[in-house]
Amino acid sequence: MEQGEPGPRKKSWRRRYIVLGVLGALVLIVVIAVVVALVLRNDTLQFKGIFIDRCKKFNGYDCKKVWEAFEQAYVGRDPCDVPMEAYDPFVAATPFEPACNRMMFWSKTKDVVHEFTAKSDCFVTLEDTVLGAVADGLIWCGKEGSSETFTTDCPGWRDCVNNPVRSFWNRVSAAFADAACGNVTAMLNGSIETPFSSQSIFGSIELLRFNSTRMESLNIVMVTQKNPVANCTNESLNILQRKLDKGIQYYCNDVSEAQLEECSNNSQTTCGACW
Ligand code: 2NF
Repeated sequence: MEQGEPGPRKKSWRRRYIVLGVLGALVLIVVIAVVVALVLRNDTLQFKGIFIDRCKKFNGYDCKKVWEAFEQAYVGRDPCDVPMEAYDPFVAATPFEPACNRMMFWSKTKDVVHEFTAKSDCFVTLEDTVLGAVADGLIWCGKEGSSETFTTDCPGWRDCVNNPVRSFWNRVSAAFADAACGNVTAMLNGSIETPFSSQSIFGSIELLRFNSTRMESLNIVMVTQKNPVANCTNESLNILQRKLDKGIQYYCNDVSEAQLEECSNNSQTTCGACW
């Protein structure tokens, strides 16, 4: 044997290193795959847990059925191809008794309206019913070929129209508006130039579904700050009135945030008639 040529011992060691290296890489791939699968599964379990816990706060619903009706809308689907009708089974699984004369709609006033309704039991928003409560503030979507619920990398509000979150709110807002009865209130934002927008869910879905056979009046509460940008004379409200079912009375009140706060403090005794 010539000097420098690897002997049979050296060769077998090299082979062993290669085999060990390949095995190591395989183990690593398997570990990564298991971790990814667990993380995804955890995403589904966590989301489902929040959903079911929120559902259980309401009496009379089979929350497992409600969850199944909800997830069938988007699971395994292209997250840009979930129309609002996909949530019809969810709406059918969550019937609710409308609180006539106490229903509260809103647009561009999410924080102020919920601060107000949280302090008093006088008004009921969509988010106070099982329909809206289960998913309020959450983001979710599915993926083709997967049975999981994802909570990251979901299409945003503007990425595509038929995304699971936007279609959900369109559908449940329609259901809430379909049930609107008696004297109905809607809080709009007097700090922006056009408090009423025909493109908003309030303007494009809820308002159009208000029906004079069930509803007597629509009472707009224009929430104003110290130097309001808009009030009840705002032009956008003319468009609102034109779109409102003719048999429904229209009223509008400018209400300052300070007045609103006072109303919620006094609401235990005087429900409603504060503006
Ligand atoms: O998250 C909710 N609870 C929710 C979402 C959408 C609609 C509730 N709603 C129902 C409520 F019952 C109200 O009566 O519809 C009415 C409010 O909808 P709106 O479109 O008239 O009012 P906005 O303040 O313009 O939007 C409501 C919410 O939708 C989301 C955001 O969470 C906002 O608070 N949203 C709207 N536009 C965008 C956007 N461009 C958006 N999120 C991300 N990007």
